[in-house]
Amino acid sequence: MEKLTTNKSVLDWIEDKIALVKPDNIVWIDGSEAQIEALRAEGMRTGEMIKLNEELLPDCYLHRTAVNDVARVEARTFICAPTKEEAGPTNNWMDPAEAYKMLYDIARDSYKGRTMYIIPYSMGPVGSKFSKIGIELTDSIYVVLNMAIMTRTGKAVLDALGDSNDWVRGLHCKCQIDEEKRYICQFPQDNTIISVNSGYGGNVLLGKKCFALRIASYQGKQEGWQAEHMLILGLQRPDGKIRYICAAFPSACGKTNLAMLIPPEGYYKKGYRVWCVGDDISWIRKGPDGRLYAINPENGFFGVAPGTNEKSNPNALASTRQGTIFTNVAHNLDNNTVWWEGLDKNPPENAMDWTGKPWNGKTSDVKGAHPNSRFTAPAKNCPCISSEFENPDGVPISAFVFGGRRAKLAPLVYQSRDWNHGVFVGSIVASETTAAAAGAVGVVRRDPMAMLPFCGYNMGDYWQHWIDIGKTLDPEKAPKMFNVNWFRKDADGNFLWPGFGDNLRVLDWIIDRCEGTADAEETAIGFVPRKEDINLEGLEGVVSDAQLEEILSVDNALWKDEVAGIEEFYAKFDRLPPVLKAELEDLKARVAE
Ligand code: GTP
Ligand code: SPV
Ligand code: MN
Repeated sequence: MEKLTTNKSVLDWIEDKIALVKPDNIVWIDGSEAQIEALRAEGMRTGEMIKLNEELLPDCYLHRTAVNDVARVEARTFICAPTKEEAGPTNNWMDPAEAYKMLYDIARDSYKGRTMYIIPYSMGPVGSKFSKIGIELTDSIYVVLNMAIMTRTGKAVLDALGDSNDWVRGLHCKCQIDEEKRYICQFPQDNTIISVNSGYGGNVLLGKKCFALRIASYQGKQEGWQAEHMLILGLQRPDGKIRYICAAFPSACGKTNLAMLIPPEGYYKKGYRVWCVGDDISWIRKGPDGRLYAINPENGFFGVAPGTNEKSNPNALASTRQGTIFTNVAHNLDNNTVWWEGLDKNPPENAMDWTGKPWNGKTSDVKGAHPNSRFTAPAKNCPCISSEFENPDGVPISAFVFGGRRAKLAPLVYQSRDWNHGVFVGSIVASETTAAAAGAVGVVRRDPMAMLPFCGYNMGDYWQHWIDIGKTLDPEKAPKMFNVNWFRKDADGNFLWPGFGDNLRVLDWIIDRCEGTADAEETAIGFVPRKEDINLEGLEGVVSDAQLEEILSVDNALWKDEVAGIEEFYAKFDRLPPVLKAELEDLKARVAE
């Protein structure tokens, strides 16, 4: 097949990898619909893809991963910086030379009998000053089809690259999906990613977490911008103005849901709307007017399926009705569609579970869909996609919001006193673990800025980068910083806050605070709304005044324990910014009052 570029750095690198993995065939992904259609057909032939009901779900496919390969593997993910110190205390580290040797030994000859797909892709609109280019080599049709949804792929990307050497190298080898030899390795200094023995999303769609967060966070540190695990939404209020919010929550903690929120009825009627710019990743840099601007580098949504339904997130559901790949959900054999827990109250009886075994949703006591089953849907399908989605200059950010799953402690919302205090608030995010990563679920751990698994360098330096960005901003123009918690529970384990669409009530207060039009009470941890500042209209019988008071309460005694936990966490960092140490001392003094 004809090569799609004459770029020497690209051709040399590919030659080298061909010699290593020895594919039978080589296919350049050109970005044409005809080629994608042919690959879908090929995927059906090999059994990788199951075509779903063309009438009900046009151009949609089901894929099942190996049962040992259903989530990101943080324990097997490495930052291969020259020194362990550069990777920092929160990342696994491997010496680059050792890592290359080990990975090349695993990858050697692994494409024999297989095809090498060469995927040129752009993170961000092709040609935007925010955007970056990558090339992923893969032996998986599933990866090609997903990348074609999640990124901008094809010849146009190589044309935009021209002769440049500024692109991220990505090698993915399925090998035998051996979990003992599974490694996801980032080499930030070399702009290189190597992923072996997996076929699951975050491990193998190399443009996403590996590039757009781990490599890009490092690039951002060098070049003066930021790559964050943040959704971007535009909140339109009755005055017609749209203000943009970036929010960082850990994996499976509500980014996709918040990004596509539908306002409660009363708000909707008044003219409130939420427009989705992105649901997972933000690339952020200062604009000519001194404000921070963000783009979403992705082109689709790789969303959590379970819990997505007509009520919780109709926009996400609508996004999956066409051109979507479903991974590890249940297969309804009666009408050749898909099902997952929380879709509706009518599970199929004649079905296959996510592992491909016969499954009766009415009688079975095992789940039909894996808790981390996902949909890969084109962003353009989303009914509330922002008109700014393709804007190469991004959108101006009014607020940064951090959050996590905390059954206790963190109030529904609070605002930081200033930028540095906001960085502190982001740095102390803690959240219960979810099914998005292999390992125990429901264990509270620190996940600073929701970047614990995704920061490509020393987290201490990353915090310093946040502080340094703040120094360049006029405080009047800097985004205000907040923390939210949709997941507070009562003594019986019930959520105290209805969440989903009703989170708009909190966003409304956040924007009011940014505009200086809402009140708050100053507490030890920051500014918290008084109960009359959150509008409960329409929530009668759902959230009582007493409940609202409870979820807005700040218990200094509990926060004293939290301070001890933060001290323990911070103690791991040789490179803790003095500013954060001072913020911690300040919090300690305030909760002791
Ligand atoms: P990643 O794609 O892994 O980064 O996840 P995400 O942050 O986009 O999370 P997502 O929006 O997919 O939500 C994950 C889970 O949290 C789903 O099961 C949702 O139903 C649930 N969830 C989302 N928002 C809320 C909320 O406001 N309240 C409650 N109780 N649950 C929520
Ligand atoms: C996450 O885990 O934060 C995801 C899914 O968004 S994955 O692409 O697998 O990382
Ligand atoms: Mn994510």
